[in-house]
Amino acid sequence: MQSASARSQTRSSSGVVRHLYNFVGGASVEGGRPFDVFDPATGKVHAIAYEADAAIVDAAVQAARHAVEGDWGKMPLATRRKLLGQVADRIEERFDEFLAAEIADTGKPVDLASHLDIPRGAANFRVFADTIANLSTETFEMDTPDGLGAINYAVRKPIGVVGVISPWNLPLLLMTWKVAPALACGNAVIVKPSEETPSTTTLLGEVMNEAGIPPGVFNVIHGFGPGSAGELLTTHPGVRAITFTGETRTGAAIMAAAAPTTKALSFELGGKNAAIVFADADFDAAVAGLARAAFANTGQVCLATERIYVERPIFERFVQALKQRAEALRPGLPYEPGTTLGPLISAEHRGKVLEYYALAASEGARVVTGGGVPKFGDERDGGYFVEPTIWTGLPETARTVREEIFGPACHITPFDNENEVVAWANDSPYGLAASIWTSDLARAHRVGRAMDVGICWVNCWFLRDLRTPFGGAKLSGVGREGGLHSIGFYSELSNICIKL
Ligand code: NAD
Ligand code: 6OD
Repeated sequence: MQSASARSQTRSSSGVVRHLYNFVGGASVEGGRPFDVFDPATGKVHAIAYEADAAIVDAAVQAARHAVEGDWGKMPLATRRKLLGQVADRIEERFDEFLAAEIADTGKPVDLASHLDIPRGAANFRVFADTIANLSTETFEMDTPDGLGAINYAVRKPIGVVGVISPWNLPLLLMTWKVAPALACGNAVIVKPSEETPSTTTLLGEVMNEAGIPPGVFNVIHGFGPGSAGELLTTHPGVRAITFTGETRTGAAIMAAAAPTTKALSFELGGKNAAIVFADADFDAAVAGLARAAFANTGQVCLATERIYVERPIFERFVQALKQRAEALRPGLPYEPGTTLGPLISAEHRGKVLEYYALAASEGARVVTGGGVPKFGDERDGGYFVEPTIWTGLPETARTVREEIFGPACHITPFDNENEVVAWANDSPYGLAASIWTSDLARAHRVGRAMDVGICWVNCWFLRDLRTPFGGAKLSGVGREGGLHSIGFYSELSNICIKL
């Protein structure tokens, strides 16, 4: 394998196709089958990534193991925290490059990426560098027959080599959300970003070197899932844990692949999230909040609301107000002034979303707005845009109301009482997130607790405190991350028992 760092410097802003290499032991390496990476706003190729083969994945595992067993694993905590802080600093210093890379891969509006994706990339490193500094440990004193007693205390050690498999919807945010705590705990990581969005992860490799993170602590392998880099990572005996964000059925495949080597697993999976709007809610706040929850990032957020239940007295007014919001969205190129709606990630994903648009119509939905593809008459017609879409009139049994669509679409149902709507909201195989909109505090507590989900927001959506538990119930996940929950997953606890 040769260093390819010089060739990886080409930038797409000038129209040049970038080459995205695997990153192993602190260096870009040549090798692997090239594959195209598309700009979803135009459908044009903007980068070529190289699919890691078994030799590259194995080299990444050896480099990572060497790092954990060497300097990184033994480094004083204060030094490790300082280096993680420097990673955050470098992301901020190279903000515009991260922004351009994320936008090239996803086509998302510049306003969204600059307020959400890139700042959270830096914040994830800062938060977990702080979290690791403020830990206590459990201690138990015990009696012994000789009356002198013993004391137990638990110490945290790195698990070792951690595989991070991330999706395409919020690439930098979701990848660093797992990399930062894994590194804070002294592990080394091998990241397999989505094949659709490899750019910001590749750029982070450069930043790791600039920040002084030792070689081998952060490695990147590109490629696909089954029969490719993803499967090679999940089956490798040298990888001790897999942290994964993506579709539920992919989680099931990873669980099976990881079973023979008994890896620790943490999964953040799909959702079909409900919102409940009571008649006493602040109407304008609910409409604005749910317009964001349904359409932000073109609905490609695992926490997005695809089912809205509205108390009957305000149902028609709510439907009309949300329709106005949907119709005010402006699809367009990411840097075009006024763009508020980006494309879907790929032609394939647009095909899937449009199948749901057709299904909803065939299931008898009333299409309040949308349901099609916008026409521009320019290069945007090569992109993967769809219209934001609202339906009403479907029964709870309709597939459109039960299956995750992952696009800018929601169904609105009227309800008449609290028990009925709580039962509907919970009648889902998923249990990721919910939101409740009400001015009645007692009801907020009561209904919030009754929701079968990992997170329930009241009068807000996607308001994140990174110290809180995050994850999904039912088919939406396995385990929790966030704050101390992340530290728990990324550490091996070892109990010391001292006879006094
Ligand atoms: P995906 O499951 O198709 O892919 C995610 C990652 O897994 C990619 O890197 C992919 O290459 C890899 N992969 C696929 N098959 C694999 C296999 N057999 N072995 C190893 N790796 C494999 O998901 P996606 O389409 O990228 O993302 C959208 C999905 O992710 C939606 O279902 C969404 O709800 C979910 N998601 C959940 C959360 C959450 O926090 N719960 C967050 C974001 C996205
Ligand atoms: O905010 C986060 O930490 C997080 N994991 C968000 C997930 C969003 C899903 O698309």
